[in-house]
Amino acid sequence: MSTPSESLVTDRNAISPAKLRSFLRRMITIREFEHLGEREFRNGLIRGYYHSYAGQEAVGVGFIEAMDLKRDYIVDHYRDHGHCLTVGISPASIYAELFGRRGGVSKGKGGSMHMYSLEKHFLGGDGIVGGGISVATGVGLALKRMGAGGLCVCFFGDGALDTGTFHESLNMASLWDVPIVYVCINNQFSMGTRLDRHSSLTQLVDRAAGYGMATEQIDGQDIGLTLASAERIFATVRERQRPVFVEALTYRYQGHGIHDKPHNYRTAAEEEPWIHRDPILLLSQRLMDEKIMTQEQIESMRQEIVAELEASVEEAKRSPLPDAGELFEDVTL
Ligand SMILES: Cc1ncc(C[n+]2csc(CCOP(=O)(O)OP(=O)(O)O)c2C)c(N)n1
Repeated sequence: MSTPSESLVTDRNAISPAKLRSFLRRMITIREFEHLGEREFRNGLIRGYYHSYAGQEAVGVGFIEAMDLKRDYIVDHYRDHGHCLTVGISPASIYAELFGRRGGVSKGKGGSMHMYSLEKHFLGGDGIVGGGISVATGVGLALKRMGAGGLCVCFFGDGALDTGTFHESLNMASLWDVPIVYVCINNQFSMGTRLDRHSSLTQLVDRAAGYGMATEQIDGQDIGLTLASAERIFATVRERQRPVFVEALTYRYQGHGIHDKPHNYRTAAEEEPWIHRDPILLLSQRLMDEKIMTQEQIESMRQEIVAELEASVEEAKRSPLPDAGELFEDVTL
């Protein structure tokens, strides 16, 4: 079983106080968004599944911050709420999507796993494990042919490495020099199955290296490190027009989904070192150490965010359900 990756600490860049504060705001927004979303699931407003991004915030915020979303694109997996928030999709339209309302980012027809915004260059979550990887590879190839210097970032979990499409896609990306960054968010579990029970190699970088591309394992808990890694990797991909595979080590705080009980297959003692390196805690500590924010200011920021999110929940509730007549709009039959 992996433990948090303090040994990977390498290049913690200087980041301006304003930027650090905005990272904290974004990460707390994701965490609190998920808390309220799970509450509304229990209240019956959300049907189906709920996959929380809590604990993984520094990966999405760091990587997306380093992107140039005027020319780059994201293809996501199903645990997509945190990434949607980070690209700037409003919390109200994400909640509305979760509630199946017309005001949702996918007009209420996609739900939790199928958020999509062409405007934000966010080409979707995907309920099929590994389903986005081949799409992303095609997007990366298209971006290369368009010649504007764009790249594609593809997020997926460790479980996706066991799918055929992962291997086919990485092979083609390497063969065709596709400018893509495959970001494997290794949160140690594929549903209730821990990494060493589903993967023949537990250093996931080794599984990608066979396709002749550069690979990197990074600490996914510290926003300073994820940002620095992402900036460096994106610069290399743009310059060399070659794919890179990244394994970001992190931890999924909740069960796989809302119905899952993680203590059926892991212990509180095992969770403890990860919670000790919680990404929000680490950033809060940095802000306090650098005398940028006090504990009280951080708590008041959190309360302000919760109030804003509560207002978004209410706004989403006011959005109507789609009409039955809209069922076949925006879909290919
Ligand atoms: C092709 C396919 N097989 C199986 C499933 C069922 N399934 C849903 S989530 C999941 C685990 C995925 O784990 P991982 O890729 O590590 O993502 P994480 O949940 O950790 O974010 C599985 C097996 C699926 N949705 N699609």
